Amino acid sequence: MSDGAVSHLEEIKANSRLLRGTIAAGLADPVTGAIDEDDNKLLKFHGSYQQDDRDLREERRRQKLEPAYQFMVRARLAGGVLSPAQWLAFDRIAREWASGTLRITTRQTFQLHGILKRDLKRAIAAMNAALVSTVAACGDVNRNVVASTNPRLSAAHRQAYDWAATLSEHLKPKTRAYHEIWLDERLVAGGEPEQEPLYGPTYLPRKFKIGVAVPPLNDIDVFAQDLGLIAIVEDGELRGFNVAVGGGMGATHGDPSTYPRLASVIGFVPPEQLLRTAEAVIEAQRDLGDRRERQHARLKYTIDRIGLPAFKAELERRLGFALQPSRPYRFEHNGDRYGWTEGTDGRWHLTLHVESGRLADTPGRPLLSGLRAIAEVHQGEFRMTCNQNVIVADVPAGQRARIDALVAQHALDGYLKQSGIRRHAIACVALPTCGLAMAESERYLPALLPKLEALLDRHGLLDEPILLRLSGCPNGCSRPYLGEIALVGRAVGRYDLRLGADFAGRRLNRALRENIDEAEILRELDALFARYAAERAPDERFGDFLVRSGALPAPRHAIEVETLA
Ligand code: SRM
Ligand code: SF4
Repeated sequence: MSDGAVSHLEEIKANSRLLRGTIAAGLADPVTGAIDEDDNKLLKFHGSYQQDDRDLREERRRQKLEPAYQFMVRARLAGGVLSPAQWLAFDRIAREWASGTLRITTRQTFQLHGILKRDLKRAIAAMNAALVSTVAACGDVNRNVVASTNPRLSAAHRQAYDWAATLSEHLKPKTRAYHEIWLDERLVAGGEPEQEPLYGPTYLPRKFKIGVAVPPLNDIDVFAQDLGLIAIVEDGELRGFNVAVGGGMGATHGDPSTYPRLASVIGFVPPEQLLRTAEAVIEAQRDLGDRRERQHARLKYTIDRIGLPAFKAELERRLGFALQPSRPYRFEHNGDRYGWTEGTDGRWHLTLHVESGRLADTPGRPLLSGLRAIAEVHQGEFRMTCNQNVIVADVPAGQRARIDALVAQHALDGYLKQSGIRRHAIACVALPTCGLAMAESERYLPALLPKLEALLDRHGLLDEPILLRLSGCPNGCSRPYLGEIALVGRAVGRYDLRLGADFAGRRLNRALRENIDEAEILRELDALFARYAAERAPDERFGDFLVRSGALPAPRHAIEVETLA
């Protein structure tokens, strides 16, 4: 906190000249691989984070060298859609200027890691040359809008995706700073003063996330969004959206004033009212959100502070109309459907499993090269999912055999013979790049999964679909509070074991044990798997069983989705 009433970051934003700061000068400074600390905060609004390789920290400190500074860049890809040409551009940028790997994120876009300061501008410019921006992929603004995948399954899916893309574009910041710094657009001088009509000069108090789900699939975890939109499709027609507000996962260990919260359903809007409704939710958060304590600045805390009915009334006052009553909907699951599916237009879509979303070439598993080979022949689109997987979408029937051959050749066909838990596992990035990681996550998953599979096999549960989510800290980037089983990092090798979410993203889990090591985690799970195998009702999911059987402690907060009548 600063001496003033607002946090220091609010001052940085206010003084940034609409996100310019001194980023351009910092990039040009050859003396250090880093940029100024305040600029680093602004850089996020441009889609990039300064990081350092934490594996090398100690050794470099001993050698009296500055940390191994490097930059992460996140693309803004609404709905996770990109063309084969764009895929090839990212593949090239990753190999030329980044760590040689691509990472599909839990918000269905690409992240590249390990870019040096001297290469940052050309890497971002190369993405833009492929018509993909990184603007507002991070920062206190509306981020990448996510959408249920496979929009081509029906015309209504397609419309829902189109709305996600429209929202993403409409809610982008208007400053030209991005174009000046990364694309060499001339400084705006002498003309009309620049404006941020929606955000104002200090943008939002905190990050803001929107997602569009098309039931029965909740693959985006719509209730984890600040603004979740549930497409209502009746008789094959998109009628509008149920509006859910105040979702968010982030929490801090030992601070009960922070917590994960599921978005509350407050009404329904027809398509023509959607943009204005999204704007009004953002405006309300802009004006009412906590700008003193960033810990409490997300929309979920604004809503809990003033109360859900009062927030809805505030929203309707700004809109000048009342939301309609929410309409019935039903979610079945929040995982991905692997393998081939056929759309209503006769085109085909192949969902491939990518462990932790990491596309790399490792011995016997040339995943990056495999997707490149597919991109070289594929004529449709790629769609990334919020479960960190990829869909080779829009394939004509005659092209399927060729894609299948490339999939088999590059060991991308793992999904055909995987256990249920492996198919439903997500892990956040964590070490070595994430500055907030307390424990391993992505790098731990490959070691943990065989141990869990051995236990499940022993109890005859190997094919049972179970949602597993790993996070290296309580910020919750893998949405761990929605895992039937979740590990949330506390320290190296130690995690909170959380259990009991449902299979469709409508109920949060709760901690069974805190700060335990792997041996204890496996012991706890072994006992619970044994009970599940012996006592479950037909078709009962693991999370539901744990709740019904009373195996879990009472929750400390509301854990089910609330609907305002
Ligand atoms: Fe996240 C911060 C990675 C999805 C909640 N997240 C970070 C940072 C940038 C660490 C930092 O601030 O220094 C991580 C960079 C790690 C690295 O080395 O790349 C990071 N978050 C990720 C990604 C890459 C995880 C992944 O493995 O895929 C996801 C990128 C999404 C994207 O493409 O935009 C990612 N982060 C999420 C999600 C999931 C979602 O949105 O569906 C959440 C939970 C939902 C939510 O926002 O509440 C999430 N990330 C956070 C938080 C906690 C925010 C809070 O309200 O407390 C932080 C920390 C912060 O903002 O201070 C954070
Ligand atoms: Fe980093 Fe924590 Fe997010 Fe994992 S959950 S990527 S450790 S901030």
